[in-house]
Amino acid sequence: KKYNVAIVGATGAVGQELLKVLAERNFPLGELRLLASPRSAGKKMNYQGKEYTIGLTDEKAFDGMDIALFAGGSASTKYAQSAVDAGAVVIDNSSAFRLRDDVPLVVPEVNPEDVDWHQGIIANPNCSTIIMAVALKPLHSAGTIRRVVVSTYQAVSGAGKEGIEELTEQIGQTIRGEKVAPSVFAHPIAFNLIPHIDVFQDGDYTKEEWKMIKETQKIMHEPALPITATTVRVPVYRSHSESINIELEKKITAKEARQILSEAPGIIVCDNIENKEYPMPLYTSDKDEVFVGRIREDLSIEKGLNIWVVADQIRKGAATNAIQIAETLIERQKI
Ligand code: 11C
Repeated sequence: KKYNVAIVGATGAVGQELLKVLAERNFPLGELRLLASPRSAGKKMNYQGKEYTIGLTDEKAFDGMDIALFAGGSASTKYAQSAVDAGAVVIDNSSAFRLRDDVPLVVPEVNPEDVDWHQGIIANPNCSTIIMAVALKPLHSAGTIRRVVVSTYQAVSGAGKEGIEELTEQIGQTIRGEKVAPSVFAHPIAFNLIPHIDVFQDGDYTKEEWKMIKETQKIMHEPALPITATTVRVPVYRSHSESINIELEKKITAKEARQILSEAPGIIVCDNIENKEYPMPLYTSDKDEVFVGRIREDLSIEKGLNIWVVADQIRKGAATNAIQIAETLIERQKI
């Protein structure tokens, strides 16, 4: 069987990656419909040797579609229900529906069974959340996690193509001694770190930090799991990195953790300090796996681990995870 797929936001960073991943994974694609806002509608795009005209996202755009992949942004709130009404299953990369009780929030390596109770919309988690959840799950299964402390180092492409352009422009301007005028980010990002992603909310945490807490609790079915996060934008083009400290109920040695993680789905352990091997964003980009290294026991407590996790946030953190959700729906015959 083949599935008709609409991509909403086809021209953006995540939309483009969705197209790449669909092709690479040999998704059983029937009709492909590329949709965007009025700014891009009407433009032509080549894909797999065929020319497509970008359609306008509106209430009528979803007729005949089996799956609607929303790349993110305000289109989700406006049109996800229209897609459901037209009979499509929506896989949504925005934050609009993630914490709703009637919407599963899914990372296929962690909670594939949650696709079973969808009512038309399945949410794709935030990028840094997905990356962390993939790494936490096998350790939680083996030793029951008691508390998580995470600090992120997030690439500028998390803020879309404009984030990439701003970093490039500011690097040039700074080297030439010119004045830098931040627009996407609150401060200069070239040669800087900004401990502020998205808006400030309760307790002076940012929305990105709350996403890492609340979404992880939902995905792992652990609504009370203590998690604390500090999220930081760094001048890296692509791939988010995370330093994660984990307190466990049962002791897991570093050696055991290495073994557990290397057997877990979607993870590549890259941890050989003698050869200076550890995950780094330059080398994880364009890959679908979550890379884990610097696996150590936390010597300040009895049962704890430190890990360093890096993954391409546009791939596993967005597009790849969305396509994996579609594949899970098909495998579990929920579409
Ligand atoms: C960033 N994590 O790096 C954000 C981007 O909720 O899907 C993704 C926002 C989201 O800026």
